[in-house]
Amino acid sequence: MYFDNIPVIPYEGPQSKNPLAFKFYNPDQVILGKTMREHLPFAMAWWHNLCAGGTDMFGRDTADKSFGAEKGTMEHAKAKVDAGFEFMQKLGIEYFCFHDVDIVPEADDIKETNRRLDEISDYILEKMKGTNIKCLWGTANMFSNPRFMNGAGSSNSADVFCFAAAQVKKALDITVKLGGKGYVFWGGREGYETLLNTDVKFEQENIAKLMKMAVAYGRSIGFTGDFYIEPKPKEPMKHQYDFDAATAIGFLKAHGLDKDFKMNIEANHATLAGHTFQHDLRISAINGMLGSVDANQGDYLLGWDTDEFPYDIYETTMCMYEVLKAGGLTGGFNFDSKNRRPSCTPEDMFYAYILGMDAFALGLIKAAKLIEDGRLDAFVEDRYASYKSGIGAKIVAGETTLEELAAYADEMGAPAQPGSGRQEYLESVVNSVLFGL
Ligand code: XUL
Ligand code: CO
Repeated sequence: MYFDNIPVIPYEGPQSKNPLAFKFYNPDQVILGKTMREHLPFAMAWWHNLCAGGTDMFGRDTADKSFGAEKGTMEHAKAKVDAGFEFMQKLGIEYFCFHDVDIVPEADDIKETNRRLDEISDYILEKMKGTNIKCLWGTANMFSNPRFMNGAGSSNSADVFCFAAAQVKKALDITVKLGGKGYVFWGGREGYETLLNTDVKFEQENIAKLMKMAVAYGRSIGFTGDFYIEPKPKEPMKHQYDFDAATAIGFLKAHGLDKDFKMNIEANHATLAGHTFQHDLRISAINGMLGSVDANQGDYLLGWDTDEFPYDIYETTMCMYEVLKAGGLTGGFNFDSKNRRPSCTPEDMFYAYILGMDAFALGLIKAAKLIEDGRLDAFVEDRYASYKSGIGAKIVAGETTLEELAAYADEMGAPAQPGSGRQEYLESVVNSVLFGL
């Protein structure tokens, strides 16, 4: 036991002042025909929760994540598994996500790293037995090791490309072994610092080749889940190729990868791209590619990926609004979030997840209310009413020509007004659903 003083976290309702209780996440509560547990497949991110201790550019760890073992050893890797499972069970979290090097210390030789991965995945598999804990997705860290300084699939070096391929292959093996629902490609260092030394076309084609080989290999070993691209516009590279959902979807379609891939949308990545979280969810959804979510929040005053635990109910409501409208996720809600550096105790790890899970549960409740309220839907429906009959219906059906439309316009002389967008009215509808009685 690593969290002896922490009980199983109960649901106590909105009035509760118990810091170690859920105020909104009530797993068995039914919303729009499904339980909260089904709507919200939450996942623990191995890297932030079990590995990161708060080190930043200006200072070392503030939180002790040794879990009683010496860091860099397999004993430590196993202690993290034990601590992680205790953590997830106490919170009722049913999924985890991992990078290869989150679960074992990377060795100098890839053969030894892979042996360690076999050993730890046996250990995790054993631990999963008798629990309802499952793997949401796995991925390969192809950005920390110095060999990946120029990228992985986009590296100028064919030897480095081979290392990336080897890591993807092994990470897929482990993901499949653990029954993972998905496999993620976050662009890492797939991008560039300057065009003076970069062949963008060549690099992008190579990334597509790596992804195609990953799909072929994954399917050959029985992986039936989704591959995901997790878009991000910048950081660590100045230009990341998977800038946002629209860019990543265009890339997948251009390379014939769109049937195997969906999007893993991270809130803070969307806002770094100059979009709202909701925008990138919508773009993914309308393309049939809303797969999974990396649940976190950025800071509008800071221009980098702060990975904060989500607390903004407006944002989580709009996220859940998109997710409900899309019929749910094939993946889940992975807390790619970290405690602020001064929140450095084991209790803070729990407070953070309680905050995030409650924020999404409340977002779900409010999004369902917005849908049941119906005013937004009715407004949007009415806004496009001119396409329901007459010339509008002909446009939608693709049964007209530019000549016919020009003749129609000639006849009108001056066009009718398109109608008010009523933005402020609609914003007040949202506020009344969020905060009204
Ligand atoms: C980095 C990030 C990654 C991915 C997985 O910004 O979000 O942790 O989620 O590689
Ligand atoms: Co992420």
